[in-house]
Amino acid sequence: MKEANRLQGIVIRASAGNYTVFHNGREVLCTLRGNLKKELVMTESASRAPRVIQAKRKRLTNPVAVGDTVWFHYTTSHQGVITEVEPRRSAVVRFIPRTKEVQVIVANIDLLLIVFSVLEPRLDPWQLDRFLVAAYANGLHPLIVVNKCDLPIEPQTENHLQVYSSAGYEVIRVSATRGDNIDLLRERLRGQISAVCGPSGVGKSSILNALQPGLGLRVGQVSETTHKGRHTTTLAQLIRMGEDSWIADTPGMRNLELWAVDAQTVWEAFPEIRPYLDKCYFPDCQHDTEPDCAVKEAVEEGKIDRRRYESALSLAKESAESG
Ligand SMILES: Nc1nc2c(ncn2[C@@H]2O[C@H](COP(=O)(O)OP(=O)(O)O)[C@@H](O)[C@H]2O)c(=O)[nH]1
Ligand SMILES: [Mg+2]
Ligand SMILES: [Zn+2]
Repeated sequence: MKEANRLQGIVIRASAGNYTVFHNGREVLCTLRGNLKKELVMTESASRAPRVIQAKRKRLTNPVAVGDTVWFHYTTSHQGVITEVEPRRSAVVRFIPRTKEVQVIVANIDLLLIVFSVLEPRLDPWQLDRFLVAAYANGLHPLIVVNKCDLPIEPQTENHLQVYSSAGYEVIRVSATRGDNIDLLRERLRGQISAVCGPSGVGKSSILNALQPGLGLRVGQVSETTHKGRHTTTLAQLIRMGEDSWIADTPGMRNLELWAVDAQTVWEAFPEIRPYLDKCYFPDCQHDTEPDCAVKEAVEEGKIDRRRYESALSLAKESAESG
């Protein structure tokens, strides 16, 4: 049954049964219609859920998450009730060991900004690969943002960046403090919901401040953990960037976890390795010690960067052990 005055909006904050829905330039404080919760949990395990959820069939704690497109209607001039949730395009989830539940941190992210800096701290390609695999496993399009390009780039780092570009990744070099390429980045984010991740100190907050002057995020703050000591457990919120861009501020997502990612998914996550995966002699080749491995041959021929191969092998082994 469709309600007459229903409107569509996007959930920008969520806490303890209260949802802030953004609609037509306004924030509407909403609750969930009574039995919506049960219905949603069932839909989630049925079809649109990312493979990580399907694989383990964990229970979802939050049926409506930040980033969801919802239908609601007003109950007062500034309050409303959510009656329906649109299917998700993507979901970043985390597993809560204690309750064995899966929590959606943020839904419908189009773009994952993976921020590193050339120096202070120096770009760590192994850590970057880990983020890229997590992005792939969560169904997010990665955008590698290399910050602090006002500082000198070492040849080794330059080489790493070339490898990522050749592999097909989108790489944008910026300087938050000097402003290099900030307009380009802002343009790239237009019309999308983006999330930001990356190690601490690389300039994530600085980049967001540069993108949106007046945002006033604190720079040089290491502690980005969940807002302890407050009653609200803020998993995430969407920050509006201009007309139709949203940035997800997700304290719990600074280090994406690789739980429930299987070895095959790890290998597939490497775009330059993907074409060789079904060309090995053994169908179940682990691309390690097996003979006639198309992946290793491509490495020997210089078609796949050796460090990237070693990175994939090590992450695949790690996931095989944890899975
Ligand atoms: N040289 C340089 N330093 C930067 C740049 N962006 C940020 N920083 C500095 O890097 C440090 C960490 O920045 P912050 O934005 O807090 O990083 P976050 O931990 O990733 O949020 C601060 O001292 C910033 O002033 C940049 O483009 N160039
Ligand atoms: Mg910060
Ligand atoms: Zn192989």
